[in-house]
Amino acid sequence: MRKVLLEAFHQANGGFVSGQNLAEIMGCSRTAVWKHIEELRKDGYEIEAIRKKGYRINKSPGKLSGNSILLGLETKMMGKHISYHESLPSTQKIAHKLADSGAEEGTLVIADEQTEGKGRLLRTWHSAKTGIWMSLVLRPKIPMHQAPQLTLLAAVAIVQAIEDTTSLLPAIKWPNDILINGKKVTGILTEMQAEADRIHSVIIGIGINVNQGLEDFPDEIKETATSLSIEEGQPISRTSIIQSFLKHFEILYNLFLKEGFKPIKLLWESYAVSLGKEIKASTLTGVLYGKAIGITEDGVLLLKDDEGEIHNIYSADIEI
Ligand code: BT5
Repeated sequence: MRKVLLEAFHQANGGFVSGQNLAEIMGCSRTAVWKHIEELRKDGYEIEAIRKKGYRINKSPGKLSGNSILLGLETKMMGKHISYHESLPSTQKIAHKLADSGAEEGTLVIADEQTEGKGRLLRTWHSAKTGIWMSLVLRPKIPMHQAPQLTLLAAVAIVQAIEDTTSLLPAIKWPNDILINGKKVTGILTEMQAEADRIHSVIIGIGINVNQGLEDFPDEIKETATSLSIEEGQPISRTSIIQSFLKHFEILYNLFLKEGFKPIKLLWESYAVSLGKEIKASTLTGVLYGKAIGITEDGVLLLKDDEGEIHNIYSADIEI
């Protein structure tokens, strides 16, 4: 019912919707409409009510909620089902469970706080309140080796969302970091459920530091991490970033499914910081030094060492 109500406000484009109209759309009495409006107010919506004109939403809550994301969301599929939680060990776990039980593509799990947020290789991801911690369920019909390309695709969508909502200029460090002024603001963790060569689902986990202050980061990442609000000098709406991310992600994802990785690669390269630079790549089998000369059509990083030998890097931590 709430969804219908919020959709009606969305259709009105910030204008008034009469109580009578809402009652018709929702198929209930005007008193019932008023009760639903009161519920939205409790959730932090500022709703103006004027006699003979009806209701208008003046402000969506700064607090995260599935409803505030749905209101104004411009996608067909991404984020249309939202599972929101105040606190979770990790959004990845819930997303995997939902994927197992047949959740639709585009289902989004979000938590205000994670108590066991994880990075790659079981590393810790610090997920205090005021950041964005989310996992997106995808069901792409692609061969398994293409799944890591979705990490790069997600990185492009996040950069575009940050550019849309702030004046900042983020850059991507292969494969899964987004940096602002050289510090990490976002990490991406792509996990897959597959059998033989068939992908059941891909879960894209995204952590974005949004409104944390420096004091919110533990000592071990104080030098290397930053948040959007630290860099911008003012609080940033998490809802706007999520909505913008989902919009960009959907466009890029559809392009990817239709035309492959090539168009995404071009965009990715335009935001990459590591290309053309001397880097250190720590892989599971050892450390390599050399110049990052590009990425392949598959999204694999190419490193040229001092002897001129070119190495394909599938997974690593990169230091520039
Ligand atoms: C990542 O791993 O960067 C992937 C992070 C993915 C987090 C999301 S949040 C939603 C979803 N649910 C989860 O449980 N996870 C995903 P990696 O490249 O391995 O980087 C991890 C390293 O980044 C850590 O070892 C720290 O050095 C650093 N780090 C941890 N928390 C950070 C933070 N909040 N901001 C910046 N750096 C951080």
